[in-house]
Amino acid sequence: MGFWVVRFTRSMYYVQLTTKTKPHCPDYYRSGGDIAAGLYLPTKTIHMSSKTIAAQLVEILASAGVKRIHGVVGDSLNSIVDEVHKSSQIEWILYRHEEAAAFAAGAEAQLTGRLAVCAGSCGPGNLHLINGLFDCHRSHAPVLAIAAHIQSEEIGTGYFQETHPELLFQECSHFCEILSNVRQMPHIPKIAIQHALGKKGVSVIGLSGDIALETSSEASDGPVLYGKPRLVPAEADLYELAGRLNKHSRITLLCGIGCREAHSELMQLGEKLQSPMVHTLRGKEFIAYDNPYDVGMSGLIGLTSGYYAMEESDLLLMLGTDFPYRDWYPSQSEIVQIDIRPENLGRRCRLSQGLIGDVRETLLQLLPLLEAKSDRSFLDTCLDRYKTSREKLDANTLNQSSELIYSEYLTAMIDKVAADDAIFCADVGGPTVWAARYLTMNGRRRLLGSFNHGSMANAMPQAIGAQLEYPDRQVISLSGDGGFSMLMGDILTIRQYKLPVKIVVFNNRSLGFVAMEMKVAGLLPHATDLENPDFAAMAQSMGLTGIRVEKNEEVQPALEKALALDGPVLIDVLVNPTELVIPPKIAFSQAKGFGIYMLKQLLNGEGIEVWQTIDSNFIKR
Ligand SMILES: Cc1ncc(C[n+]2csc(CCOP(=O)(O)OP(=O)(O)O)c2C)c(N)n1
Ligand SMILES: [Mg+2]
Repeated sequence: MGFWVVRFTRSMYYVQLTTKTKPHCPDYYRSGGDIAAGLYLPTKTIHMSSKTIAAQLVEILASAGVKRIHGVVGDSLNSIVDEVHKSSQIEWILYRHEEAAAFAAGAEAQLTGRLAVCAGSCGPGNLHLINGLFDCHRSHAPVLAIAAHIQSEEIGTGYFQETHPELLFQECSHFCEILSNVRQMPHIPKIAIQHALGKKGVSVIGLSGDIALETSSEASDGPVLYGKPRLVPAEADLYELAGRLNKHSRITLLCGIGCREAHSELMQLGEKLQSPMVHTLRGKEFIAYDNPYDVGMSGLIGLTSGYYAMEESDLLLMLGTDFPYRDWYPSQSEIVQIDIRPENLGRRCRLSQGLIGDVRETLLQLLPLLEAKSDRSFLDTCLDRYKTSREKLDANTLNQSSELIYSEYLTAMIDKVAADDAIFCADVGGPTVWAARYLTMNGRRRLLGSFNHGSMANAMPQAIGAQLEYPDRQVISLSGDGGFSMLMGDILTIRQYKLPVKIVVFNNRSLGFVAMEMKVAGLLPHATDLENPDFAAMAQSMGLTGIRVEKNEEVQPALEKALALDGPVLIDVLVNPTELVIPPKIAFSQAKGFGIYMLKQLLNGEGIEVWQTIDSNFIKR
């Protein structure tokens, strides 16, 4: 009589027809499978109560509320893909490049606060995740990455596609372990999830395809546990802070993403202290609306008003921000910082006091200790300056008479026609600057970018993640032509899943931001020109609607048409290639550099570009 007997080497299970009797071995009950051409093909579960690691992992993810796995399949992931296919709760979203999958997972996690998952097959497959995972980690997005590993018996032999995920992903994760045998189930995935949610960032599990098929009868270790504690500074620290705030008269608030849930408390603080509020880029969506104390952003791409509000304060109160630019901190003011992460305190500047606490909870405790100030003079000066900065910026959008399409005008139009709850994703480079300056927030709109990691090509993949999660909201990618073409393949993912993403390509035929950096440093911009195809025609040939915009008067109708369409649309806008992003505080060395650049251009006989640059940036403004 013939039996199915499971034989296994250390890595693979063979199911064979033999004449042996049924062994009293638990391994007998493992899932069967065939091995062909190096691929493991799972067949069936013989014993109902035992489950493969792959099945248990998918169950655990489902119980943690995961809705989808963003990734590219590969042999070592096949058992997981198979389990996902059987699951009613989790869907596999197939990308063309794993980096796009990681960015999309990061967007999902940032928008929802829930755990999001991405995956790459062994070696090159998961290596492709890495830049996107850096972005997730630095944005504190709770993301679990499944990095498939080569078959376990070959680890350490220099085998085909071998890498060491436990080393590679160390720097971009809170937790990074190889799941190397069934006895680590289910606690390793559970610990990984607890890290991602609790510490906010990336966890990575390395898993060999053969190990994923090991079985055990344990399926669950209890639910994923996650709650939000109330973290407030000690009472004595709050009194000390209140003393400082009551004493000073020119107090500026620098507000970051840690103020996410504290809009109303911030307004009360602004009122009591008569304080201008500067926000960071990541704080913009949560702070820069319904805010009579708003004086704009500071930093390299910020506003003069933001810079001066900080510089001229006598006390700067940092709230939930790790604003990284040392040069933009005030040179004379006393500085106090409140942050939920102790490691952020005093990291960028010298503090008089540092308090550990959640911004909202801390303000709730602090507000009753503060005396209301009546002198508005500092606030009013800052607000006046903001008004002037804003007017100057807004004047840049009124360029209909020019033949060139300014990115400012394009962004202002996007802002005007987009829905009240639109989700914007902005590429690093020019689009981030324009989004920071011209997209208006209202408490419902969302703005994503690669604001901490600063990677190009983030916007379109983030838009994919956003649109998958919110199929009925407008999702608009503000893509640089450089950024867009870097992960352009994933336009096919948009098409395949029929996602109604709208991609606006700021087509300046250039790596414009870098060209600007070179010019400011007094260099001639080399290796920054891009020869682009007609992106609209390309998108059209891929099954999207493509719209090419070459004239100012076409901008608004094209955007309106695109937003009215149900499906995905790419709008390829030929914008002015010589726009410069002038920082609010130009260092003497930068100004001098810019003059040298102009001189070099003239000496090179490239007077036309010099004229265009002057024309674009100084004369018509
Ligand atoms: C992955 C990556 N590569 C290179 C850079 C350096 N970099 C920053 S902005 C930029 C140019 C972006 O060009 P584009 O997307 O066309 O936007 P533009 O600035 O022209 O509007 C480059 C090369 C980066 N930040 N990330
Ligand atoms: Mg460009």
